Amino acid sequence: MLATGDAANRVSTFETMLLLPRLYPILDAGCFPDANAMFAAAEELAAAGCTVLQYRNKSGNAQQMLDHARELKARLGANVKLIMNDRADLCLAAQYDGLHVGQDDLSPESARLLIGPARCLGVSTHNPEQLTEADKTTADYLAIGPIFATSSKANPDPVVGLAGLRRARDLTRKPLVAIGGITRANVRSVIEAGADSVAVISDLLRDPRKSAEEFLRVLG
Ligand code: 3NM
Repeated sequence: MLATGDAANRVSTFETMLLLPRLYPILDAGCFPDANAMFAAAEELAAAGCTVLQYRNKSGNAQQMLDHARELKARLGANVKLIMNDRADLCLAAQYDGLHVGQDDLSPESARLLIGPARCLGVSTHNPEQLTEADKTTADYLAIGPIFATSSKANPDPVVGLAGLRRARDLTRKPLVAIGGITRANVRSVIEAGADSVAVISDLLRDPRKSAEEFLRVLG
C-alpha cells in the first residue's frame, strides 16, 4: 500500500507530466529588443505547438513584469500554461499556472505556502546535493543545469554535462527538466540521458516558430 505521502506525490507527478511537455521554452525579457518582440515570439511558440512557457525577467521592476505577464496570458489564452520565474507574488497577481524558483529565491516550501497546492512548482538545481534536497520538497518538477555551457545566464554554475544529468536522473522520480546550452543539435542526447523535458532560451530566439517546430520534431 502506498503511504499518504507517496500517493500525494503520484498525483502531483501525474498532473505535472500532463502540464510539462518535452519542450519548455523560457521567454527571457532581456533577450528581446522590447516587450512587443517578446509577445510576438510567444505567439509564434504557441503556433508551433508549445503548451507551456516560462516568463523570466531578471532586470524588470514589479509593475513592468506584471504588465508583461498579464499581456502574455491575454495573448496566449487558456491553451498555453504559464510559469512565472522567481516571483511568487507576480505568479499570483497574474494568475499564472505555476512558479519556478532558483536556489537564491524563496525556498520551495515557502513558495508552496504562497502559491497553494494547485499551482505547479519547479525548482532549479545545479548539483546532486541540491537535487536531493529539492526532491524532498513538494516541488512538482526539478530542473538540473547547466547541462552545457550557456551565455543566457549571469554567473552560471559549473556545467553538469550529460553524465551529471544521468546521475540526476538516478536521484529523483520527479519530472526532470534539463537546462543550459540545449539546442536542436544536442537535444536528443539530453533526452537519452534521462531528461523528461528541456528548457531552452537561446536556440528559440531566431525564428521561434521554425525552431520550436524543429525541436518538437526531434523530440517526437
Ligand atoms: N538556468 P540557454 S542555465 C536560465 O543552470 C538558466 O539552472 C540555468 O538558456 C541553470 O538555453 C540557464 O540559452 C540558461 O542556454 C538557459
